[in-house]
Amino acid sequence: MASLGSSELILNPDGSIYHLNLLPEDISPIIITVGDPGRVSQVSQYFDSIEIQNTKREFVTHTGYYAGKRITVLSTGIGTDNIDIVFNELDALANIDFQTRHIKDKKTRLNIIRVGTSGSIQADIPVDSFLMSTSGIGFDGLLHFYESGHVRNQSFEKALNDYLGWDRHNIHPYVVDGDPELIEIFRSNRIRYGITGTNSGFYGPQGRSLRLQTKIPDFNEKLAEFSYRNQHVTNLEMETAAMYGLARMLGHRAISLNVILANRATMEFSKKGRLSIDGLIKYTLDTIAQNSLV
Ligand code: R1P
Repeated sequence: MASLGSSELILNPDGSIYHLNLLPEDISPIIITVGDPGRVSQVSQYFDSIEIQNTKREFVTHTGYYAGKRITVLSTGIGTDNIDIVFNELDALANIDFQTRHIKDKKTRLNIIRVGTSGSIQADIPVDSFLMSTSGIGFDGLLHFYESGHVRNQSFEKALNDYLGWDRHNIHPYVVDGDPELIEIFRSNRIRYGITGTNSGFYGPQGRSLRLQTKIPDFNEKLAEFSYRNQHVTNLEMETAAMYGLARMLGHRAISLNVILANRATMEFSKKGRLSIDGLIKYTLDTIAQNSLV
C-alpha cells in the first residue's frame, strides 16, 4: 500500500500529530477523555506523577501514573466533530508509523473511557447520579460518512427509526453498543446502565428552546417513551455514539461514563456538579487501578 500523503496524515514540524500535538510515545493505551479542557487537571491532580503535558486548541493532554498505571487524560472539547479528530489521531499515534507513513502490521488496541456530563430525559434518574452508556444513539451524521454498517446495532437502529419516523425531518439515527468487556469492568452498584442519545448541538438538537422554536417540540418526550428490549433511552449528550462507532471500526475499546448534571424531565440542575464529577473521576481511576485493561 502507498504511504499516507502529507495532506492526509498531517504532522507538525516536530513530528507530532496535527491537532492533538502529540508524539506516539506521549500516550498510554489507557486513555480517559473528558469534554472540558479544565477537567483534565481535575483528573490528573490524582496522578502520582505527570510526565507529559500538552495543549493545542481544545485538546489538553496529561500523561502520568496512577497506582502504578500509565494513563493519558485528554480533553476532546464538545461534539462528535471533535471526536472524529481525536479518535482518528489517537489511532494514528498507536497504529501508523510516522517515519514510513505506513499502517503498522501489529495493531495496538486502545482503551478509551469517557468521563463526561449529561442530561437525563427520565424523571427517575436523579441529578448527580452516575450512568454508563450500554449503547449510543447518534443523531449527528458522523458515522454515515464511514463504512460503518458492520459495527452498528442494526436491529436496535431499525426499531428506533420505525418508532421515531424522523426520516421526514432528515434525521437518521445510528446505534452502536459500548464495549462489552469494559461494561463488565466498570459495572458496579454505584453506576446505572443507560442508553445515551448523542446529538450535534446543545439547544435545539436536545429539545431546548430559548428564543428559537424547535422543529420537533416533543423530541425528548418521544425519545423517553421508546423502549428496546425493555430498555429506555436515558440521557442526552454530545460524544458517546461517535466514540462507540469509531472505536469499533478502528479496533479499540470504548466506554462512556457520565455524571447526570441536568434532569430535563423534572427540570432540575445539579447544585454540586464539580463534586459529583470528582466522584466519577475517582471511581474511574480506581476501577482502572484494580483491573487489567491492556
Ligand atoms: C455540553 O455542555 C457538553 O457537556 C457534555 C456534552 O456531551 C457536551 O460536550 O459533556 P462534557 O461535560 O464531557 O463536555
